Amino acid sequence: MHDSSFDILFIADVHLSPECPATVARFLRFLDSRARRAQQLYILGDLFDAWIGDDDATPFNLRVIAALRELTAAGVDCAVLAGNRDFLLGRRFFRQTGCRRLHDFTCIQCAGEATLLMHGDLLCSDDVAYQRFRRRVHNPLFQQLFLWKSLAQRRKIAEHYRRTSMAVNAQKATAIMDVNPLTVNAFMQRFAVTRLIHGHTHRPDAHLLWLNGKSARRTVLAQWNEEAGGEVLVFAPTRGEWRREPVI
Ligand code: LP5
Ligand code: MN
Repeated sequence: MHDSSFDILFIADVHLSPECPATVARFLRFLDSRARRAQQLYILGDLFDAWIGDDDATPFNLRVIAALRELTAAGVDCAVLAGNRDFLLGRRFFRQTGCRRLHDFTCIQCAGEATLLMHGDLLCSDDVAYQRFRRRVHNPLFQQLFLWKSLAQRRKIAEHYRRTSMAVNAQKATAIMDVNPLTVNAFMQRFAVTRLIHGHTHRPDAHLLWLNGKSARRTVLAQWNEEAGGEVLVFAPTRGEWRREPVI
């Protein structure tokens, strides 16, 4: 029988929010069952639909934090990379959960294969308006000014960003919101990796590419969906095997 205790799991774009109770319940079950039997869990961005600061101690956030803490206390190494919805995850969140912060981008070894982990938004370089927006909200001074506002004000601004984003996205050509192949190649070559795993685009797939005469892979993680469920990418190091599993 396969021993899952060495498995390495990858998820992204869970988009936890009180408005999606089935997704929340699914994620908490996942932490308590599938993830608990694994060695490592990598969360590659947008775990939360919106994170407005570690001081936003709603019962909802506290429940998720407690569940992550239980996972790490049970000995599972959980690494979290921030996405474009939860880039304000801060020191307190990591202290409370026991999770490790991953820089976007991070290179790891999967049974000796150099693998690059990203959220994926940096790869969408044709989306010039988004990249400008990203630079602005990643500015530490801009973030500090935001964090000095009251929680009620921050919640309002975040809702405004989300609404504007959805309206703007509906007008954008879908190709613009996908990765740029030259940017993908540049990132993979820079780190000399043969595998890239990311989320963000909500276009789950496994792309085969050629880099410097070598075959390479780009795996795109699925977003979790309230009705259809979630998905986890599993690497079983003992078998050198990659597979996707539904999270129901
Ligand atoms: O998130 P998603 O999937 O809808 O679309 C993303 C890009 N959008 C975003 C915005 C986020 O959804 C907003 C999340 C807010 C939560 C945290 C709040 C904390 C604020 C902290 C401030 C320090 O990332 C979207 C991409 C899409 O992915 C595909 O890649 O296209 O990009 C945009 O929508 C950006 C627009 O193109 C341009 C910017 C619009 C400006 C909106 C606000 C204007 C007010 C500015 C005031 C200073
Ligand atoms: Mn995203």
